[in-house]
Amino acid sequence: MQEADLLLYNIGQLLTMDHGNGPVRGREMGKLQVLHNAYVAVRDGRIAAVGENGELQNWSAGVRLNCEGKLVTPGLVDPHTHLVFGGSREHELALKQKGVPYLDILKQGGGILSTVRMTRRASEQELFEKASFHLDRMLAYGITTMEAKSGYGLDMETELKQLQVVQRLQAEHDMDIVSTFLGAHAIPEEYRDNPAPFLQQMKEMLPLIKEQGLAQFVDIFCETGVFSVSQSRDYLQAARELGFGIKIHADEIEPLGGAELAAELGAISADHLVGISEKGMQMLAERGVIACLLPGTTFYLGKPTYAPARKLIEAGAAVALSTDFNPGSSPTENLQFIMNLAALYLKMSPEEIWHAVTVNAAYAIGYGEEAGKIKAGRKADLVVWDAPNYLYIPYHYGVNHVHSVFKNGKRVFAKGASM
Ligand code: IZC
Ligand code: ZN
Repeated sequence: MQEADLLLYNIGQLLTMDHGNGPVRGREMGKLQVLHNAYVAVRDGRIAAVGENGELQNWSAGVRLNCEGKLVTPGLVDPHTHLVFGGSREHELALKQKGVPYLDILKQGGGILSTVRMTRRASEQELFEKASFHLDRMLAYGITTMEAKSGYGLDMETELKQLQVVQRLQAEHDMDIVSTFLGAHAIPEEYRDNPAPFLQQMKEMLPLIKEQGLAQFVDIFCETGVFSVSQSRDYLQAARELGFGIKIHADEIEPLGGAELAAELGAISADHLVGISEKGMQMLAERGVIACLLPGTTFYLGKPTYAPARKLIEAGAAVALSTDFNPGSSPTENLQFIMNLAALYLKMSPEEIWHAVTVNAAYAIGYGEEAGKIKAGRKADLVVWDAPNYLYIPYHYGVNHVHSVFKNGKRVFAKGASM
């Protein structure tokens, strides 16, 4: 008889995502192994075993949860969020309705710059409490591992404040958080006519951030009117030399060549890619840079064209999906809705979508060996879904399908319960 602390049994469909090594690329993304009538045993916060219900007599457990035929998957991974910020931007909705483009709002001192003003004004405690609220909501939607970027300070003091908030969130919440420094997110108003010294100032912060272990990745918004490809190259090379992993907001609004730069520099991911070139797709696939797609942003900005997910997959790239949670272009914590958008507008199959929000999303933030799979020895990060099968989540939109979320074997969210 084997002992477990927790036994989830009578699982109708279990997606372990445990096939192969590394990110899942191209056609492989379309193949999913499904265990039927399964159980998962958890001991000391980690997966002890996965098997079929027929073996249940071999197990005793402190807590047994009858899953009544439901779907169970790994905790979702959200690899691109702007979690920590002051205020909100609901007043910009009317401008959007009038058709004022996102980059024009930014040019007029709104958009990211309005969030910068509110983030500079907020205390560390206020930012912590606000981010905690959003983070808990993400957990309730089934996310157990995520990335969080700075980038609403655009000065040393506020960028450090944001990174320190992420550090505190990591320590005090049931969520694994990977931290990214996005000091190069916009050109602050005080440097509007002279951006070069601003980027230099952000570059000079890199050794300190490294020394204090405040971020694992460095990212830049490579976009018309923000940072050019050559500025991005210079900045990211400096980050790489210091040992940071590299990410790029690439080809989000205009096709500048950010994807090619991501491949050239060996970035871990290139994110957005709505305007990516054919060459960029080939290069990402060849260099194993993960294509992180954010269809919530395309949807929310009301754009007619989505990132070419099918072409990326055909080119052999590994695709991940994310909320891009932020107060401007994607105010949602709901990664399940992003799965619906991926089905409807990116034309991704349910099998591809599940890879994109688990194993590939984990690899996109350097967490592929820790998260995104249900496998003996890994952290017991699990979601029980109120759904009969894995097709159901990308299909039924606009609601939270989560029944329960387990983080390190502990139930951190249960539908209908106040935790
Ligand atoms: O606050 O608008 N695209 N950065 C680049 C964002 C969107 C976040 C924002
Ligand atoms: Zn972003």
